[in-house]
Amino acid sequence: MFKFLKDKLKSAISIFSKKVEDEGKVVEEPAPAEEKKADALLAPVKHKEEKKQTPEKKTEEKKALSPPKKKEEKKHIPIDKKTIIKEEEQQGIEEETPKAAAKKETGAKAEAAAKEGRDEPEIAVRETPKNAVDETKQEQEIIPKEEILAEPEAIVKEIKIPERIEEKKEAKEEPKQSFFSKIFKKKPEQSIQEEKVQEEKDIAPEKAKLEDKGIFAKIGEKISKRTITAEQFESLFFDLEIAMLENNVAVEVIEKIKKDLSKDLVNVPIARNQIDRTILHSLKTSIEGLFTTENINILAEQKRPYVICFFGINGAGKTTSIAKITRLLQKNNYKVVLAASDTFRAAAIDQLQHHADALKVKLVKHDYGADPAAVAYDAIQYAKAHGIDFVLIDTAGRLHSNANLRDELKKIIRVAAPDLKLFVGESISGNDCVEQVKQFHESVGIDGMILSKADIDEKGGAAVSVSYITGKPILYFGTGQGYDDLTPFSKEFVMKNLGLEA
Ligand SMILES: Nc1nc2c(ncn2[C@@H]2O[C@H](COP(=O)(O)OP(=O)(O)O)[C@@H](O)[C@H]2O)c(=O)[nH]1
Ligand SMILES: [Mg+2]
Repeated sequence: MFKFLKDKLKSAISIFSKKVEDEGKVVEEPAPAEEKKADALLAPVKHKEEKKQTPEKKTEEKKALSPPKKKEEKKHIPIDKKTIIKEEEQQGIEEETPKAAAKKETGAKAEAAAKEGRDEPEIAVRETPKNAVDETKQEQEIIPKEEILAEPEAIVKEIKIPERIEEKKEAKEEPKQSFFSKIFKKKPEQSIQEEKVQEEKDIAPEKAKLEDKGIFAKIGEKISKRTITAEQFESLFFDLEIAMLENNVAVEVIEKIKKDLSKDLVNVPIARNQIDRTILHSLKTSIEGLFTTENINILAEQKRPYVICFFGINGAGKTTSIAKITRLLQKNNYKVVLAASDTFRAAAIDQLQHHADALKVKLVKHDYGADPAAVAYDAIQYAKAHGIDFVLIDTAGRLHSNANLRDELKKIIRVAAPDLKLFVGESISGNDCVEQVKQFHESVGIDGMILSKADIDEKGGAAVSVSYITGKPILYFGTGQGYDDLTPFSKEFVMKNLGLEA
């Protein structure tokens, strides 16, 4: 099912990714606005970061994937404690809260202790939560003293970064709260929660990268990123566009997907090793967005009798779908009556009679050529008289006399006042199906759709398009010729068949 579109999308995405990598502009400088805002603050951090990374000869990809290093934290911590005093001296304490006062006092004691030759301000530790104390002690043992004394100025600024970013945007991930911020700025529960968040991001680094990143990770990625211009996007989208056109995706839908992708990709720096994932993620989100209409569950409807009218051109699968829905309703213990309102062809009445017999349901029928609205009316009266739950009305779908058909259908609707007007279209007819559904929607105002023959549709364009075009939900896919070959619509079903499952 939908195999051609699935394969074409896959190869088009890979071509697209390759082109972005080859033709995209290499981003050397921090390009995104939020990074720029923090530039002044970031400068010393950047410097320090580079210094640390170089001897370790880390690859850019590794840097991009790694969450901020524990090692960095370790280096920061002891200095934080000393320099926090300087920080407060230089910046002034914004609020003279009891907590801040305690901090100041702690800092003073720490400085005194340092002068006396003691390594660390243990007093500061004593005032912190228990778990923090353990961590401090552990880390104190690891840090060589030379490192503690290195670059005090830069580190003072480093301490500030997480706080500033946090103030600016809550949702922004903090670059691993420094140990000091854990102690002084946050409650332990908060810290734990944030660590959990980071853990999750570690587990799914690509997701984290797409959504948000720590400052250190961003810096690490910079030189390996690519951006494409709007003009480049136009030509890069070409293969994807052709893949969709060839598989009957409606033009309006392609335009929507193009717009979504361009929003996600144009002038947005993308890490080299994330290009295909980013494009895929964007395409998935865009296609999922084609199915936003609220679904209709006929099994949950309460009105009695509940009247459903089926529309669609000849051969689309109306009569077969009626038989399948009958089976579904019966399985749910509902009683059904059928109305043979396709009186245009004698064979159509016989075909429905055949299904009615096989499924053991009543068929209300008149002679060939009779008034279809009258047949529908009689079926509803029968249902009312016999306590039948559902009335399913079959209709004609000849295309050669559109005006007459339209009048005929309108009359059925007037007389039968159906609770649900379902359009049945062949999935395999692609763009024709989209055109038909538009026409029927204009004539009778449909409420939802059944897409028949999805089992033999390798393209999938209609399935992707009809809901977006009409703003109405697909209720079921016909997936074979048997009575049970009816698959309830789900976004997941479509996405899976397009190879775009989560
Ligand atoms: N493979 C397949 N064939 C179907 C499906 N639904 C209907 N058909 C076939 O399509 C043909 C036309 O169906 P029919 O119900 O008579 O269409 P109608 O003219 O709209 O009533 C029949 O041969 C059906 O067996 C489906 O979901 N899958
Ligand atoms: Mg029929």
